Amino acid sequence: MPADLTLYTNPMSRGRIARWMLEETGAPYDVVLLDYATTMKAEPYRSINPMAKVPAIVHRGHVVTEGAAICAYCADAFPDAGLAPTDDERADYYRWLFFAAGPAEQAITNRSMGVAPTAEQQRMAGYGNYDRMVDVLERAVAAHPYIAGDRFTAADVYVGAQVMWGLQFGSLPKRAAFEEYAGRLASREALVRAAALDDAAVAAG
Ligand SMILES: N[C@@H](CCC(=O)N[C@@H](CS)C(=O)NCC(=O)O)C(=O)O
Repeated sequence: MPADLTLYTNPMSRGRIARWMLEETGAPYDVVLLDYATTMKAEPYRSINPMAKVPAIVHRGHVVTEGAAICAYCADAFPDAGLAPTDDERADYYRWLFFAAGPAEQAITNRSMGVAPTAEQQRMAGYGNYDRMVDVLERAVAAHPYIAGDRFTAADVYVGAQVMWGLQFGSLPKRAAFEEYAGRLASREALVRAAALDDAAVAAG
């Protein structure tokens, strides 16, 4: 029987975050691999995500796009996996999930494109400036073993992916707090499985 959960992705994309999250849930899912130039830009995918970007999931007819939203949605949709926050974890869970998807992502993207807001522009830019964002993110990952407390939650999939990619591609500085946080996440079985599946898809062309 086909799973009522489908991941639309490209193995060399933010879709790797969604794959990691799906592996964390343990739920069965189907995968549709999309090519950047062709299938991602055309129907039927365009009707699923008019942004023509990956990742997207469709669960029981509901479309979820945006890597961070996919993490939060799956944590709620598959509660047995224990990845949604407790009452005590909820504040940090949402705070840093949104911080990573908003200010951190914008700061990293702008910096990689050579865009540096002036002091005046920093009041309007949600991240202020890159250095301030990095210092705040560093304090957040150093505050507890995981981003929302003492245990792993879905927010760690998204924040962790941002930190691991930042270290790998040099878009975040190699500070001890980032490396220790990334080190705690790197051995998660779901991440290892997800990476192997995506790497195999890349190798298969
Ligand atoms: N805000 C989206 C960004 C998605 C995104 O930009 N995905 C890239 C791959 S990493 C993409 O699909 N690019 C294809 C294109 O824009 O043509 C998210 O966080 O999921």
